[in-house]
Amino acid sequence: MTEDFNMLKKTDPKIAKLIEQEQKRHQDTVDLIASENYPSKSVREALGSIFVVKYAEGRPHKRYYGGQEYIDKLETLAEERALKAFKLDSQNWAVNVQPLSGAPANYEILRGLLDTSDKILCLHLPHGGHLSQGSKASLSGQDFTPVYYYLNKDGFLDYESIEELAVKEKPKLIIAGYTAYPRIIDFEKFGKIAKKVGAYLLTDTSHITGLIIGGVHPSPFPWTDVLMTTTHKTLRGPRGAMIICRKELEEKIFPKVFPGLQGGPHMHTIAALGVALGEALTPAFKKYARQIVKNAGISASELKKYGFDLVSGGTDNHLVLIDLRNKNITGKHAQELLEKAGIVTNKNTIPYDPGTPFDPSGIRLGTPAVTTRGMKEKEMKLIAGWINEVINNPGRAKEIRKKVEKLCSKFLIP
Ligand code: DSN
Repeated sequence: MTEDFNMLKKTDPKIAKLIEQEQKRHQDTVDLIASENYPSKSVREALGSIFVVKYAEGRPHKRYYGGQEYIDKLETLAEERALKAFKLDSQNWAVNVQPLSGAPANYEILRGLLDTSDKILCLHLPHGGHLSQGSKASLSGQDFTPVYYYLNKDGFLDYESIEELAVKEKPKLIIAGYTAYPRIIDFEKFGKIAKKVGAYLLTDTSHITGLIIGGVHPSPFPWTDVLMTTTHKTLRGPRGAMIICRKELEEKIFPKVFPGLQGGPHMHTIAALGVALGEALTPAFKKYARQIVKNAGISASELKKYGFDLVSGGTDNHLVLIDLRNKNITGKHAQELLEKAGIVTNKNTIPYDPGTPFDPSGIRLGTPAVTTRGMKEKEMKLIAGWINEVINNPGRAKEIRKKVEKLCSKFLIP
């Protein structure tokens, strides 16, 4: 615990206790939520830094308030690192590190590029898309006209049918990049389809940005017109988002971030993102990204040995989507049981799910957080075995929890 935390214990013991309990919960359990990760201590230090104070509406060197000397340097540095991480140049690409989160960032992009009611082509939510990608429950699906594409029965993207649909529907924008798709995305194919029908391509790489930067998933550049990514998943940054677009689209999109939808950017978050991007540029991060994918692959093959059905039959990235129907248990029940055993997952819809989003037929597992803790093949095998035991023998959850805690004690949270 840091000195500052000791201060909090004195000034606000109630909140200090909750922080301590949350810390212990993490330490004693394995976090297999595919979208969560542990940032480094350096990222967290930057997040708690003096940059939390400053209002900085505007863009670097074009602000509304005084006192921006270091803010401008900070934001420019974070932008430079973002471009470097994706191997892009500032002549052709523009970056904005101010979006507060992924869902508003997607909306800012849509509002920047489209007229309301324009058509967008996006993956249907229960097939692995995201709420902010044209779901009717979100403004992205209410203010624009979504047309959905679907995974094929095997759980893979079907580029031919996506192309046919694009030709038929002539959307103004196509979205690629998902929350629960365990396979490589062919961004080049998406780019060609978008070009053929005169649509913009928006790639939402939130889940796989760390894998792209780490060289274990193909980059969407130069195929995409605009990329949106959250910054806290495989990238291991703070909660937040960023947008990178073709230079000529900057004038359309960035004013929707500020002043369109947001006020002052969270400069402490931008400081922490700069640190995370700096870390992502190191050889150690490449190794980390490779290990995430390796760990997911081992988990998938072990689970298959135990008779679990995996959507698409396996994984190429950081996540595994289990179809639980042959195990006669729903996603909700499995999530609850596993949590009792100290294995934290999330219930998830599977393509063509007969269940509902509140009680779907699948669970989603991801390896970014356990890989950050240093777990490797051996630990993945143990965890897959425990998942199997708990699902088949719910009565053993407590006993397994002890084993999970013992394992976790050897792998500290950074
Ligand atoms: N909630 C995130 C995920 O789990 O994929 C996306 O917003």
